[in-house]
Amino acid sequence: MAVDLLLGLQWGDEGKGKIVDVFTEKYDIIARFQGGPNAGHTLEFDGHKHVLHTIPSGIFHKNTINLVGNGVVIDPVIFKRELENLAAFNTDYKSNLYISRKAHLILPTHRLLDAASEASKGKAKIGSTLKGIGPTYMDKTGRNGMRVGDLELEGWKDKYRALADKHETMIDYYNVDIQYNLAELEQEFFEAVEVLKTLKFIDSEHYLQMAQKEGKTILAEGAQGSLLDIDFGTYPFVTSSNTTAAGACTGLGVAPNKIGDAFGIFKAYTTRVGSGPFPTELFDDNGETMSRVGNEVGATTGRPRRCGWLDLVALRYAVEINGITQLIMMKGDVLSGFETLKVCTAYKYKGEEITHLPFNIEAENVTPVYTEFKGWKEDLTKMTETSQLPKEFMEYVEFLETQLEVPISVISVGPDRKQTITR
Ligand code: 2SA
Ligand code: MG
Repeated sequence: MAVDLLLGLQWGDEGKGKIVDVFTEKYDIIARFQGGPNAGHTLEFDGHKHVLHTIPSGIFHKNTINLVGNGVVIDPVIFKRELENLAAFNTDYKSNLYISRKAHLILPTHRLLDAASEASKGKAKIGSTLKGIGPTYMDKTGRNGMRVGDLELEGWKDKYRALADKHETMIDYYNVDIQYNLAELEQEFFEAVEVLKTLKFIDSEHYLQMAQKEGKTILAEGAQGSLLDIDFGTYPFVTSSNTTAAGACTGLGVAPNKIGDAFGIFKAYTTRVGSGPFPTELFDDNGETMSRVGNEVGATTGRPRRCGWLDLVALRYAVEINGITQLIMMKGDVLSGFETLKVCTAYKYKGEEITHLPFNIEAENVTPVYTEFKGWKEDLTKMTETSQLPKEFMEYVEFLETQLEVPISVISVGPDRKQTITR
């Protein structure tokens, strides 16, 4: 069986958690392939709201295996907390949660290095979630990292010590004022490692290959979004992993010719948390309404998310980079009540109109060219079928499909599992 992908097409927070949870019924295995506890995947059902960071969003389904792949970076401390939050919900994580031995570990000093690096940048900071993501991937590609499989070997604490000591000298190098008590952080870390060790560590690439041969269905769950991809995002205001389709191949050990459907998920408008360019950003009442009605706050950090109109130039770019086969549109319900809606279809760039993403999309370089739409008044949140959706809403949807040349097969009209319309 081919491996399907679910990928965020914007700057993250498209609603991947919700959709993975809805799709899980169709899959035997849900696998995370990149990122780490910087992610905040929100799921709502039976009146409860759950936020997952490292654990795949299929965890609430008993018969689904949830795999944390080799491309993910794991902070045992946050992982332990996530497990504690699950305890009340009768999940069977001791048997249905697997971790790749090749996944890298976030050490307490990685988090400190993240903080030091950001502090040293001042106004030019990335707006990192400060979970240690960048420094951990730096150690991975620098060939200095610690992996989950190391925890099964004798002497891993020596390896830990050497790396942590080196990190301390690097923190000093930044010469910024960061207060910390490493002994306390380490105690918490070592305790959490013991909890992590009670879970099942596997050679996940082999496991996935066997699963494919046995005809198991697999969904790779992306984190963050295409515009935060280390290669294709708005560098340097990006995260430190490949969030795009290719990341699923390296982050799980799945061959490119074994990829099936690539589901691309996007919001009916755009949000971004953290610094960096955002051509369609709004600083007016419309942006304020999106933020308020859409409850746009970071699920991991609680930071307010910046809001703006839908950017089709950026979305088309993401569709192409990922080879998206089906689209999923989220939060159209948030736009109910807007008199008019705007969609950016091109950029004015150096006196020309362009429809591709140029090297630099800083506000002073690109001006969005908008197409306007008449809004709709109806509340969409109780609608369950396409036939109930207002005419103006469907005009918006069909315009996007024509522009992106990919069908929108799922429309979400609220955060709950049940508020999902399949076309
Ligand atoms: P990092 O933490 O070093 O990877 O941050 C680098 C940039 O990537 C952005 N980033 C995110 N953007 C949206 N959502 C993310 N997850 C959380 C959420 C974020 C939160 O679900 O809301 O709670 O603030 C996420 N993770 C990383 C980040 O903002 C930087 O721009
Ligand atoms: Mg999120």
